Amino acid sequence: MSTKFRRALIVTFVLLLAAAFAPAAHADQTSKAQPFIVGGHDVSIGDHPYVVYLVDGRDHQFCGGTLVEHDTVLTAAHCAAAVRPYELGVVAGRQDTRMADGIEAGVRSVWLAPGYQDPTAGNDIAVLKLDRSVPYRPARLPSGGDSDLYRPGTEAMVLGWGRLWEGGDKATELQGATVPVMSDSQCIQAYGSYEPDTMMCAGYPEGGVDACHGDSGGPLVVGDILVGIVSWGDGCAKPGKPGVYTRVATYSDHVESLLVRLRG
Ligand code: 4AZ
Repeated sequence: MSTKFRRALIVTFVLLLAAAFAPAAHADQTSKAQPFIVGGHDVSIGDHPYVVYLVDGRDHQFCGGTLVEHDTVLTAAHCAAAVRPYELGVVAGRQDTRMADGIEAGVRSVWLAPGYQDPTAGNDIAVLKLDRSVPYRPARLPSGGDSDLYRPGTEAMVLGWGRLWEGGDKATELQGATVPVMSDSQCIQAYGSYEPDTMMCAGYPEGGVDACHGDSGGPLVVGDILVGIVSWGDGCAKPGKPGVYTRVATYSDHVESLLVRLRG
């Protein structure tokens, strides 16, 4: 066998090997990208058209949000305060952050809940008035009579593009996970600074399913009612450390009157 022929054989063999392993490597990657927020799964933005994400001045996703009107978004105060308003963008109708579909709106004005200082001290809610209307169905706010929504064990869904595990990569596709509402006594046990008036918590005692960094500001919904806003927690999906959410019902009246004013 000539050296040249032998070399050609080796090259062919290596190429064949590469071809054989490439699909396996790809399959492995997609299976890794399946289950998450932490412990969730891919969900269709068509089923949750009110979910949006916030981008900073460099167009990077850093928080979530929820349309409550066609031109108004509810998010966490700590998200709205993180970026100067003129650098803030809201992306609606886009399932995959790598794509260019949907609409990117600017923010005309920002309202932070009075008394907001730090997520762990409560009032972690903000309203963003967009510079245009987007044609996606908004979520509904809970009304005073909706106390059932906060009953322990109620199954809620948290949605976002945040990290898939603590310290891990962010999702590129919208993720959703079902988490049960926890009782205030469980939440107080988990966190000394838990405040039942302004917060709620959700998750499993054993952990495993949770919001994570980058999901902040995004929705916790029961059906299409926005019951919570991703706010804080000790890491992600740890046992005994549920996710803490802003208790939206506490702010519904305030937000509703603000919406009327913003509409005018
Ligand atoms: C964050 O940093 C964050 N596990 C969001 C949610 C939780 C923790 C941290 C809850 O955006």
